[in-house]
Amino acid sequence: MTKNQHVLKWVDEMTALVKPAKVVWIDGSEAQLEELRKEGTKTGELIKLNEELLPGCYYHRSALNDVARVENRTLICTTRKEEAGPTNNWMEKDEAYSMLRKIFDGCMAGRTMYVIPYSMGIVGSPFAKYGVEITDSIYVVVSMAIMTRMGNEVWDALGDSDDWVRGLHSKCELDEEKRYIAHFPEDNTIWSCNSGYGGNVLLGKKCFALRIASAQGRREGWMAEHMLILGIENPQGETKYIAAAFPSACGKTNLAMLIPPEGYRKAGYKVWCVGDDIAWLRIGPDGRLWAMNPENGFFGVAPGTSEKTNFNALQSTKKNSIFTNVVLNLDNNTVWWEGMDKNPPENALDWKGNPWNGKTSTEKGAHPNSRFTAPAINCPCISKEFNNPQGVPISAIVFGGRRAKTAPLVYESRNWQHGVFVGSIMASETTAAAAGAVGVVRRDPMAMIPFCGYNMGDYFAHWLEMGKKIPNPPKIFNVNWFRLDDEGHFIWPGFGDNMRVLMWMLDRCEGKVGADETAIGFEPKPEDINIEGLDGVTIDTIKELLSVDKEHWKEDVKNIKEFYAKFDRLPKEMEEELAILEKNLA
Ligand code: GTP
Ligand code: SPV
Ligand code: MN
Repeated sequence: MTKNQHVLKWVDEMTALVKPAKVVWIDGSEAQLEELRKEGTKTGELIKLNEELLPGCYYHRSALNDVARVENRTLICTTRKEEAGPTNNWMEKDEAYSMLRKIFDGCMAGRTMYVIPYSMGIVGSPFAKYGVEITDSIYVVVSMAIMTRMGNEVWDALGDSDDWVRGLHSKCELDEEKRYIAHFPEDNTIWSCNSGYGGNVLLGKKCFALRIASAQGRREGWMAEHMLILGIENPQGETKYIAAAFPSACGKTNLAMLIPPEGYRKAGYKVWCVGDDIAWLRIGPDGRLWAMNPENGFFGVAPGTSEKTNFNALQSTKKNSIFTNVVLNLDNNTVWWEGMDKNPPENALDWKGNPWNGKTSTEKGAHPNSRFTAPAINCPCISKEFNNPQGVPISAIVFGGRRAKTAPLVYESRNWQHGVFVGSIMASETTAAAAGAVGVVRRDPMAMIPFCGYNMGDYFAHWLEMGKKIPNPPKIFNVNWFRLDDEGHFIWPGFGDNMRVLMWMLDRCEGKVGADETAIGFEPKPEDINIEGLDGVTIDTIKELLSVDKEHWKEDVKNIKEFYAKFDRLPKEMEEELAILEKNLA
């Protein structure tokens, strides 16, 4: 398949370690993939769904104890602890290798080992990065075929180069006590064992495209971020692009492919999706920040995805997709999840594989972090720039999270440095995307707490450095779609109506509209948020959504101080901005 000596030597070493019965090189051909899907249905890893209703689609169930990322077992392994920093789980590199070697030793006995060459980004483009993943999971092979560009063309593009990421994955025994997702940024290496859940095992995604790539970006002068990328086309046919970072299960996929409210649609506005989870950002020759989506598919949250909330995501899953841990409808061999529609199947299996009746069962049928893996080309609003290796120029960067109170619907930072501060103080309620408690507020700078592959103090410094090098930087905003009223209901309708807030941002970028300066930054004048055609939302609703409660913010400042106190390498600019915020609140 390849003559690359680095690859061949590494595959030999890994084979000697995991001792498989057989080695299969994945070539990316449809014939080979189809054979694997067939085999997966024999082993039970995959269930073929109704070919007429969901052509080319499969159902997959992960182990009961293996349904989300495991942050406490995710390691950044470097020579020195300071390189991993205060917000990562660190292990000394050699110690980690020797601990993991014992787990991997012989783990593929009797199994087939697959070798997957894949590309993050357009194969052959100067901004693409290549990886090889070794795995014993057919689910991983067929999912990587959706999520990345994979196959023999990667070998051709890689040539003799040693610049590629080495990924070793084994399900081993799916033993929780021996589950580790270990990253070696100094060696461009990822070792993942005892899990079969997407975020832990599709190594191109969070492991490579964020944790390893963030460290590469710092060394090479670019940024790997947990961001969606969308384009808004105006009636004149001009498209402006926005990149937005929200924590896991906080609305990236939804925003990335939103359907504009009727008024905008009728006026001729269109929204285009470039990416829904990860952006690689570089400074372009025109002095702007450019973003590309290194992925080739969506690994989206299923519950809550419906024709009403996210038509485009639902459409994306109608063919050649894989569903994990959702409800299996036995009547017609299709899938269902909470929030899909009001007609749950009555003759079904729940995500655990137990009989389930949507009318009478009291437990949820789909796991809250059940997901679909869908090819990006299925998305009705996929951008025509999706396959452009240069990516798209970014007008605005948006940070956001789930906050019941504190954060207003939207505010704008005063400048890049203040924007980096705004990103650094992001906080959000935890979700089912990671194992552990749900609904607990935690600080999640730039939505990268689980994904930064190096010291987060250095990460802030890298953001500040990048700002100095971008002649025409995007404006930086913060949003919160999740403000609650006193009865615990969302105040803002969200979803497609979020476009109203994006339009204010673009108007700001073009200098078309003013703003009010507040203690935290610039806020819209309430009348500048377009609420035409919005039921039940008045200018008073907008005022409430924009209100900044100084007491809540003073509490937040205390919490930020405690958070910052953990940092060994916090840039002084962050302290300065915190002092300004505190002064403004006094
Ligand atoms: P990851 O794939 O984990 O990174 O998640 P994500 O950030 O892409 O989140 P996603 O778009 O899948 O949304 C997660 C959940 O938030 C779903 O249940 C959505 O229905 C819900 N959600 C998304 N946008 C909004 C919104 O504007 N308002 C409200 N109230 N809920 C939203
Ligand atoms: C997230 O949790 O941010 C996801 C899903 O996008 S996973 O790939 O599991 O990380
Ligand atoms: Mn994500």
